[in-house]
Amino acid sequence: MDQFSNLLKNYLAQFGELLKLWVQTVAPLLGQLGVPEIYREVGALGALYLLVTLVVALFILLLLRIGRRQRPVPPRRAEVTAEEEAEAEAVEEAPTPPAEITVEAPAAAPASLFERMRAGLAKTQGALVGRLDSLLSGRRVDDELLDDLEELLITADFGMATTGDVIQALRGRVARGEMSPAALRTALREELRERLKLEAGALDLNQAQPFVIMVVGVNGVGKTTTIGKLARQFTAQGKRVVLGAGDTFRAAAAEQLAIWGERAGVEVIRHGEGADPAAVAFDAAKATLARKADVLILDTAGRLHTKVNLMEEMKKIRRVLGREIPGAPHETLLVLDATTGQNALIQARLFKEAVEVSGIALTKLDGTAKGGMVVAIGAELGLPVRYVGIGEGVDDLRPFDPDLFVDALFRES
Ligand SMILES: Nc1nc2c(ncn2[C@@H]2O[C@H](COP(=O)(O)OP(=O)(O)OP(=O)(O)O)[C@@H](O)[C@H]2O)c(=O)[nH]1
Ligand SMILES: [Mg+2]
Repeated sequence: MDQFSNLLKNYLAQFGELLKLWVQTVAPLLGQLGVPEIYREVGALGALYLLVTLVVALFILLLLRIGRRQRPVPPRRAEVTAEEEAEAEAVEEAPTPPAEITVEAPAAAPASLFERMRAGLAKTQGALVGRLDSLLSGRRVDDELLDDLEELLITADFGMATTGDVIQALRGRVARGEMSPAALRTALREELRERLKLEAGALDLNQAQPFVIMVVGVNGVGKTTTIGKLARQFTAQGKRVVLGAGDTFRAAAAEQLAIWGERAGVEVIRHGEGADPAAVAFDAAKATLARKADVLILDTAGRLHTKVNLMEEMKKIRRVLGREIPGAPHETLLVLDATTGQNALIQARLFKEAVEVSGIALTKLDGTAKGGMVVAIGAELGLPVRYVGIGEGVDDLRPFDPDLFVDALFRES
């Protein structure tokens, strides 16, 4: 104990010496700054006090900064509400690459299916119904107005035949009595709905077991994407699906189909680049039977040098399929790109001459204001429109539903 108090006395004495040294050094400096002599010693002590306080404060700040940097992410999850959690997840999911979003799009709820249809048809909606509403506002329903309406329908690519029919039916209704612009709008909606109903035709997979779909169309229209979407949708309905990579024209085509197949969890039968597509069809048919699959979808090349080549190749594929599976192909689905407008119609006529097309999938309606193509194509070719494509997501290929289509175009928001 004595030893401790001696040590303490020693330290205090040294501290006193240091203080004295500080005062002796700083007091003259304060004198030079004009501080009166009686305040110099107190001033020196005060300055020391301020200096020590400052150093301590800086030290504490430094410790706090280090602590914050090293602290792990606070365990907020336990406290957050469900709403906050959903928000946080949405933020976390935001950076997913767009390609993945389109392919991985989950099945949407029925309400949002309508909304997506609306969004997909937004351009046609603007060009047709948007312009229709401004055409009708403040006008009397007369011949002149019907002429303007005729022009509007032709611009939206409803085609001469359908437009002529619709306008004639409307003139008949107008002639039967006075019609308000609102009534004309409703009448147009009904006339279009009736015509679209003539063009619609859902694919019935139960007609054959297995059901074979051969997909044809020129390059870039969306054949492979359409097949990928169909494969996903059919598997979601519980169907067993096999895909055949009959586009052997380029290696990338089979690769693209293989990626879709992998995502849908279905088998893809493929051969090397330049192989005979009929041989792929043969193997795909064999695999379909061996796996007891419900549906076989066969992709084909979009580019062939001549119509004769195309015809020969398609005939050979059909022959092979029919030999392996009775009645196959049960559906020859022609894919057409709506953004190509009248060109799509010309293509469709050529394909119809070369191959026995039995139905149409009209893609990329989301990319055009010419959604009237749906009516024109069905009416002018006498073929049912099975599917419409309204985007790149898996749910953006829809069985063509005229009621939904017209409602999405005409319903006021
Ligand atoms: N916006 C939009 N894009 C689509 C739609 N359908 C297909 N596409 C896109 O169109 C492009 C061409 O599609 P593919 O499926 O490769 O066309 P393809 O007919 O197989 O082409 P080839 O194999 O070259 O003959 C791709 O970028 C698709 O994502 C659609 O409904 N809407
Ligand atoms: Mg392709």
